Amino acid sequence: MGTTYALTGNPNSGKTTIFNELTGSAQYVGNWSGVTVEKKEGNIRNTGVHIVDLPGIYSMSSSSIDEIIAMNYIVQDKPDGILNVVSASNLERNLYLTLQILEMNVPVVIILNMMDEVKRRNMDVDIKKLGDILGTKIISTGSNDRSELKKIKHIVDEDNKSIFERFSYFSKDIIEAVDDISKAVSKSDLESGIDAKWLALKILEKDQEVLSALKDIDEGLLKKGEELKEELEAKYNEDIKHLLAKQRYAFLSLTAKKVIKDTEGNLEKETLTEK
Ligand code: GDP
Ligand code: MG
Ligand code: K
Repeated sequence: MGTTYALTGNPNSGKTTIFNELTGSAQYVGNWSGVTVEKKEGNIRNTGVHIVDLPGIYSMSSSSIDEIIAMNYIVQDKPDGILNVVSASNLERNLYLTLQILEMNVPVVIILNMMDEVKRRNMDVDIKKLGDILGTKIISTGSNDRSELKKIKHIVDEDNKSIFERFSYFSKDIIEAVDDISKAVSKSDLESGIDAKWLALKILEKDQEVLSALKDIDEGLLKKGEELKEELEAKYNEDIKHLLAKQRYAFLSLTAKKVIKDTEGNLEKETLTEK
């Protein structure tokens, strides 16, 4: 089997543009099985590397058919890596999806697109620093310059020493709950190749779509997840999904403050959001 990468990103991040750039005319269109959502596939020019274009989404939360398609593809078809198109001109918002992909523990390369827009606003992104914080390779591109895309072929496989620690931006009690549940994940679930900690997070969130796609999850495990969920929700007086989202956004806001610069390389007061 050859190498397959999945292309993900928010709607309007430039996913179609990047897909066309990478594949040229070597692409074909079908549908995701069972639904009328378009599925595009192709090969990266002059390589045997296959790319599957996932639907444009804002998060991995089972709240739409597009999100479910993307999540199921990553979990079940297990691509060799994810090419995550991020609009630099709306950085904080776009990185929310990136963070959730990193939580799935799959190899990721960020294609930081729309850098021309950032420069047009007299701003810049410290790409080295962002890559260090997230522990990912970053390819920087914009409509004025697509040359870095040529590096993509091998980049997913390169070694990646990183200080990024999954879930480290969640509060201690949530990290402990995820650890607790993941330790109880059964051997048969692990044999399917699913990441134990990610599954634990989904159990804690009680993500029905994910849980029903994975039949035979141990009843005791679900019950444990439910108990921990109720405990946390009572403690914070907040729905667990909102709680997780708030903690992710706090981390991303801090991250944005560290990487968004002006043209002189000084830290910006403004963040990069769609105007
Ligand atoms: P998708 O929704 O993620 O598939 O995004 P598209 O590829 O359709 O792009 C959305 C819009 O942004 C289109 O008008 C593109 O021409 C434009 N676009 C894509 N990439 C860039 C870029 O790097 N810079 C700028 N300024 N515009 C871009
Ligand atoms: Mg598109
Ligand atoms: K635009």
